[in-house]
Parts: sequence; structure tokens; C-alpha cells
Amino acid sequence: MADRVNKAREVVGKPLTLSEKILYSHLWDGDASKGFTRGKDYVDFAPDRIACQDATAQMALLQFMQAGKKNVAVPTTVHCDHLIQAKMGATIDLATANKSSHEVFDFLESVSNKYGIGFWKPGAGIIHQVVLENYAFPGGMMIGTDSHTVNAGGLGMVAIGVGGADAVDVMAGMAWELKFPKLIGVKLTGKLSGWTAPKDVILKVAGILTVKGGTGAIVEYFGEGARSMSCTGKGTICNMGAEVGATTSTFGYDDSMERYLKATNRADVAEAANEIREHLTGDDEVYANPGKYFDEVIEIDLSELKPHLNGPFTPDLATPISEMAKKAKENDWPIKVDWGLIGSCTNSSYEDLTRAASIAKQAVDKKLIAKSDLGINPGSETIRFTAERDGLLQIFEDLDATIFTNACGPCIGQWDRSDRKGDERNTIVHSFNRNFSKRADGNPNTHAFVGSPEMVAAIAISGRLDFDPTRDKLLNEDGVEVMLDEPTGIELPPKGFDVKDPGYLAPSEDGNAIDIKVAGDSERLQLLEPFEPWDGKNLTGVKLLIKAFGKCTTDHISMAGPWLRFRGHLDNISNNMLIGAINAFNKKTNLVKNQITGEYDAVPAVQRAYKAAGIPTIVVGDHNYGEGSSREHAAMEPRFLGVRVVLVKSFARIHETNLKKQGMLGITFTNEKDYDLILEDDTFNFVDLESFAPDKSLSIEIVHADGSKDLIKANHTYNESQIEWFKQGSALNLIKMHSVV
Ligand code: MIC
Ligand code: SF4
Repeated sequence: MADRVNKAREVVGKPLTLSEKILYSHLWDGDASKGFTRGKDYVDFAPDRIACQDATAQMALLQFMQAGKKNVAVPTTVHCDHLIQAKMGATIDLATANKSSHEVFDFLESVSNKYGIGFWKPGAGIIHQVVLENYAFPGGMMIGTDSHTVNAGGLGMVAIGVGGADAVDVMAGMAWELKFPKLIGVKLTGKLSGWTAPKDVILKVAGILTVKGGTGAIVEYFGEGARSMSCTGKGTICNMGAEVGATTSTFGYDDSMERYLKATNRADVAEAANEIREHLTGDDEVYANPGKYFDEVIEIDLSELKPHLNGPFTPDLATPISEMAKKAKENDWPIKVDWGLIGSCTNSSYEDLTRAASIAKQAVDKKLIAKSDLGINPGSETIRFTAERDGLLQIFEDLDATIFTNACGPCIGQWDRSDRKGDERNTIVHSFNRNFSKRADGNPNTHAFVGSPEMVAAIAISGRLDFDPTRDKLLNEDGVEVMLDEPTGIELPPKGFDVKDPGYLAPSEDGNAIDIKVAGDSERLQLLEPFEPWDGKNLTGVKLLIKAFGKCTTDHISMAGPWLRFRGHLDNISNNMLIGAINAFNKKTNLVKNQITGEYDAVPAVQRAYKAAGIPTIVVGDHNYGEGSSREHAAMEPRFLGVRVVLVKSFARIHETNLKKQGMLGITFTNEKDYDLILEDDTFNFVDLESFAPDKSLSIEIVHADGSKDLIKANHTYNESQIEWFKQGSALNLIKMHSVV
């Protein structure tokens, strides 16, 4: 690494940020031979490892199985965490999931076994905590089929969320391509204290950058404030960096990382890192004069930072706790809080549990009864086992909390809410990262707010959204007014981590003989058929399927929750395509006009009718289309059902790549205002797609129902090889062409 970093500094000709050091030392071509232009050049990288979770691994591995390879080319792991519903508590819920999803778990286990992939069983933990505990390392580069792969930035990695098809490239031994990111520097001064937690740093950053402000950029944190935070606290910040659209976030190697590596049985990694310490952080000149080296710089004084709650419905709506009472009233947000949920990959570390437990313990000691229900998802079996040993779980149980499985649970709508609300307006607070409409419980009127675990605990105890623990008193069982003291936490377990069965299965040395079976009549799994190549002609007679209004995240395009069960079955999951998107013409979800019949029907039904009639279609959308998840189903479903084009004001990074990989045409309005020209009965004719080329805009004729026409321009970011994916019908078709089976 030292050699590569020195070489990169030489060719770039200036001091380097940490992000650049990691990027330049992971070039597919080896040593850097030239500097790249940020935000412009596509570059081939060689990531060190890959992680996949159960809900995305199914599609990733179904694609990999088509690639004709014997083994994965780089270390890869699969983690079963998304398919476990939270209902009664860990023991019962895990047994239920093992029964209801056994077909999928068995499939993932046998594919992993066959191709040399490490397999983490259901209950072992949430992918990103398990990766941080076992695999992440300073200076490394990894990709993962989940947008929160970025969590590993807490241990000084460049870790990036991708769609399954990207992971397949790397599993198949090919380079991984990324547009060289821009760099945002965040200088942290001061020190956190009192009620303010690492979570508040990212809640604040989200408020500043908004959900699209980090698009195409790596956020690099530095300064004394960064060094003063724990490694898992840094993980929290990097994790939720996905919510500003950032490619990833990272921190330079420091003592907190060394402590964490040692506590998680990796003293050897810490020692190796210590030897090249200066290469695992940005150069001094960079941090001394960040304005010169970063594209944008943000400065946050941790000593001044206040605790926040972000929400509802979007993770960037940041409100300091002290202003929540006023803002909630103004916006008519329900004040009563029904649930407090602690956990998710973002905030389920040992330290997080200790800080939340320090609040829970006070409630018990001060004779307070929690007014809201409280649910906890520990991040991994190691954390759970250790927390149980150290009495932390008992504290939560004393407060009547439910300990759910070490899994995603309510964070991804895997939640059978005991106080089910129908579509009743209600409020929940959680320490997760995403709070899009319907995400946790399917109810569009659940107002979900994001805060630190300790703040969630305090609010759940008070039962009120407008509770400010720094100021407000609570009435206890004896009718006495009490206050909650500031939280205290323990960074790492003083007696060390411990675990009986971490839940890991190593793959066979030689998996050649292992036969993967997928039942023909399975409703959960379906082998993939290749998509058709492009016929080389202009697309014409393209009908508008839906013009999506406002926020259209991957949750709107391919909902999770109950639909997670079909993640391995493309035909079945396609029945959720765009059912959450708002139709701009009637402001309703899942009700669009079928231009063949003139009738209104559900989006998937209308699209299936177009498909049956052989009519190509287009989806139109607003800004940051495809925000959120890495799930490539959001690109594969439209592809499978015959949508040819997605035309929007702007894309979220992972979704745009997913569309390209699956052979779709993902393009943006050259003139944003042209979005307004599009009417419900429109037909689109591409004028010059036949000469599709990099850096050349496309012209589209829009024919309205009254016969009038508009000619608009659309931009695209396809390079030569990405145009080839479009031509061949998908990136996978191209791999298959070059693969020797
Ligand atoms: C999420 O947090 O939205 C998910 C569920 O983890 C997704 C992955 C998926 O949809 O399977 C993500 O973040 O990429
Ligand atoms: Fe799981 Fe939630 Fe993390 Fe996504 S954000 S990986 S659903 S815990």
C-alpha cells in the first residue's frame, strides 16, 4: 500500500486525501500512472472483498450462477438478516423465519458452499455489524449488495453499496467500474458530550447536504473530533451517509480503530495497520488546508452540536430536540409516541446498547414506566451474547422491552406490529437510518423519526415526541417529578466480547459436486432468463406508463416488507413494480391509465398489458429517482416487464448503475422543466438512439393525445462499455459471451 500511495502522490502531484489513497491503491491496472478527474473519469477498481445480504444475494447469486465460473474471485460473504420478521421476540421469531424462508436460506447456503462464499446463518447478525466485527480493515476497499455497506468506513475503508450485477462482475474476476468520486471533507472539531451522540453528527450532515447533496462524492471526516469518537460511532456516521446519497464515507485510521480491531480478535490487523499508519489517513497538508483539496468542506463543532431527531418521511428533515415541540405543533405531527426502536445496522453496537441501557436503567431506578413500547435489535450474535452476559439486555427487559432477533426487522418492514394501526396516524422513533413512508410497518401515516439510541430510549420512556430530556421532567409512579441524567456508555466490553456460536459456516474446499436445485414451481425462487438484446433501432411508439410525482425511492419502486419474500423470483416480485410511486396526474399510488383501453388499473397490471401487446413503455420521474436501497429489483422488474426507458430529472447513483447494468435506458431531462410537458396519454419516439454514443444527448419526440408534438433533449452518462450493456440487453449477457464455461 505504501508503494502505491507514494506512486499515486507522485502522479497526482499533490498531497492526498485518505479517499484518494484508498482509491489509487486499488486500481485494477496496478500502480497509478495518471491522475483522474473527479466526477468525470470512469475508473476500473479491484475491491478486496464483497458482502451480500439475503434479500439481495438471491438475485446476485442467481446472476452469478449464469456467469459460468467455478468460484468467486475475491473473498465474499452472504449474511441472512433481512428475512426475519420481528414480532414476539428473538427465539420465536427466528424459528418462524427459519421455517417460512427455509427454501431461500437453503438456496443461499448451498450456493455459498458451492462457490466458496462464507455464509452467516439467520440470527448471526446484521450484515454491516458482522462485516465491521470480522472483515473490515483500514485502507481496504469493498463493495456490498446493500447501500449501507458504507458502514465499514468506520474502520477506515472505502466500502461502497452496489447492485448485485456489480458484485457479479467482481465475483467473476472482473474489474469494478466507478466514476471517480468527488470529495467532501467534514472537519470535526471539539468533542461530543451529554446527550449528543455520533448519530447527531450524521443527522446534522443530512440536514446540511439533504438526500442528494452527497451524490457522486465520498465524504471524508477528519479532525480532533473524529479521533475522539469510537470506531462503531464512526460506523454509525458512515452508515447513514447513504442517506445523503454519498458514494461512501470514511475516517482515517486512529487509536479508536486500533482498540476496536484488538477487541474483535484482530490484533494482527491492528499491528499491520500501525506499520503503515501514515498511509491510512489523509496527508497533513490536506487536513491543514482542506479547502484546497476537497471539492466541498463542512465544519462541525462537536462541542456545540445538539441532539437531533430527523423526520418524518425523509431522513434529512433535521430538527434539534429543543425545537421539536414547536415544529411538531406547527406541522401537526402526532405527539404521542407508540414505539421506540433501537438497533439496525447503524446503531446496534455494544456501545450503543450501553448508552441506551444507561437511560433505561435510570427509568427503572427512578420508578418510571416506559409510555411507549420498546424494541431492540442487537447488531450481531457476538454483541447480543456479550450484552446478555453483561446484564444489558436484562435492563431493557426490566423496562418491558422486547428483544428481537439480531437482524434488520422493523427497519425494513419486517415487523408484525403488536399494536397494528391500519392507516391510523401515529408516531414512532427509531435509531435506524431510513424513515421513508410505509417503510417500517406499511402504514403511510406512521410518522417515523430518526435519533440516537439513547434519545430513542428517553423518548420511549416519556412517550412524547416533544420531550427534551435536557430540560423536561417526568412524573414517576409515586407522582414525583424526576429528570433523566445524561447517558453514559462503554466503548468496548471491559471483559471482552464473547460468543458461543457466531453463526458462521465456511464453504467447502471444492464445491464442484454441489448441485443447486431450484424447484420449477417455487414461488420464492426462479432461475433467470437472459434479457433480449437491443435490435439497434430507434425506440418508437413508447407509451407513458407512469409519471411519478415527487419522492420516488427504491421503496416506492420495489417495496420491501411483505415483498421481501419474492426477492428471488423475478416474475412474482414484479407485481410490486412502482406500486408506491405517486401518479402525477391523479396523485394516487398504484393507479395509472392503460392507454390501450383507457381504463385505470394497478401499475404492474397495466405494464403487463403493454408487454402482452408488445408495446414499449417509459417511466418518468423527478429528482433523485431511485434514492435509498441498492436493490436491483427496482431496475430488473421494469426491464422484465418491458419498460424500456426511465427518464427523470436526476438519479441516485446505485439505481442509475443498476438500470444500466440490466440493459435499460436511464436518462435525464436536459431541461428539467420538460418534465411538465409530459401528459398522461403521451407517446414517445426516439429520434437518434441509433447513434447512441458517450457524451451525446438524445432527442425525443413527444406526441400528445391532440396530435401536438414537443421535441425534447435528454442527457445520459453511458460510456462506451455501458452502451455495450444496453446493446447486449444486459451487462450479464456480455459476461456470458466472454466466459469460458
Ligand atoms: C435498506 O436498508 O433499504 C435495505 C433493505 O437494506 C436495502 C437493500 C435491499 O433492498 O435489500 C439497501 O439499503 O440497499
Ligand atoms: Fe438492514 Fe435496515 Fe441496515 Fe438496511 S438499513 S441493512 S434494512 S438494518
